[in-house]
Amino acid sequence: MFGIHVRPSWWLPERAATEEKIHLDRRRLLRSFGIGAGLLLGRNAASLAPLLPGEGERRTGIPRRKNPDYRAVGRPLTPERLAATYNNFYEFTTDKRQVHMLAGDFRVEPWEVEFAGLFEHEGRYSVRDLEALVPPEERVYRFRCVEAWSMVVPWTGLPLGDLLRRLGLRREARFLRFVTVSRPEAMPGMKALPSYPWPYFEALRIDEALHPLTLLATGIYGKALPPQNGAPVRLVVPWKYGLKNIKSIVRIEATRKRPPTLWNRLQPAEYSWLSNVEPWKPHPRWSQATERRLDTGERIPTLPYNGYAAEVGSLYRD
Ligand SMILES: Nc1nc2c(c(=O)[nH]1)N[C@H]1C(S)=C(S)[C@@H](COP(=O)(O)O)O[C@H]1N2
Ligand SMILES: [Mo]
Repeated sequence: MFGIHVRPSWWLPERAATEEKIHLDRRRLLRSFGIGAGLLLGRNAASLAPLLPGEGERRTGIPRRKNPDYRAVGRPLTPERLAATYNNFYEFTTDKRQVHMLAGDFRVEPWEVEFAGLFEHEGRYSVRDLEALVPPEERVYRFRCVEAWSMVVPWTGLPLGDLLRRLGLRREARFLRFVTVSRPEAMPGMKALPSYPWPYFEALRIDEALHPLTLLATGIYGKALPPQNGAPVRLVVPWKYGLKNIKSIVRIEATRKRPPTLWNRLQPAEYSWLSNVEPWKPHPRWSQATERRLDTGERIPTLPYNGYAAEVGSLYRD
């Protein structure tokens, strides 16, 4: 329907911020196909050059207008390598430093996200369809895990509210439910934790889903999401704990009734349904007043709503 099968016009050379090693790996890959970087960089939507193997998934998430309203968070960007090698993605493993190795070959193309329930335009959409409906943009956000580590990363994503409106979200919708892909043969953590109610599921209130800060992310550091960060599409809600930021989404359902969420169902005393970053509310087993910066290891105070209180505080007045 909306498929765009050539390099989109917003495609740009990788940013200076690209880590040198990753950049070199990419150059080596291109050279092995006999294609110089110069040629590739010169290609645009009009040139219709055939795709390189492996290039398909790189096209998404390499957009993008850098939205200047969401850049200054008072802390430097966390190095790309850290964000890519220290991950929570229990479907692969609970060992944060191993996720990227186990997820490295995870196949994310083809991929469809099914929009179901209270939408005018229910249906299955490829990630490229979604990016054609709402142009992705880059935003720098703080990210705070409930385990009290934190980072600052540039996401590429679609403002979710704009997408919901394009898909004709119905007025009766009060919640949005999200579901992760289930592929136990490729996700060893699913079998290692058989008592978990897989697949991973999350939910937002509709006012949270429509909030301008909420993103459906397809990229990070100016590139398509790597599998360990939730490729090809994941939720980013910066004022909530990381566990709400569900990865590798295959289904989004608009509902009247409040859907359950995985961590709240597993341990309601430890993880609230809303899971907002509220540093004054300790987790039963640790304080949430401070967090550990992934880049420096320094402990710093955790800000109310992770620094987004001015934007979202009014959602939680009562
Ligand atoms: N499907 C799925 N999504 C998930 C998780 C998971 O285990 N499975 N972990 C969550 C948690 S606890 C965190 S902190 C973030 C981590 O995102 P990152 O690895 O990109 O930093 O993903 C969240 N989304
Ligand atoms: Mo987390």
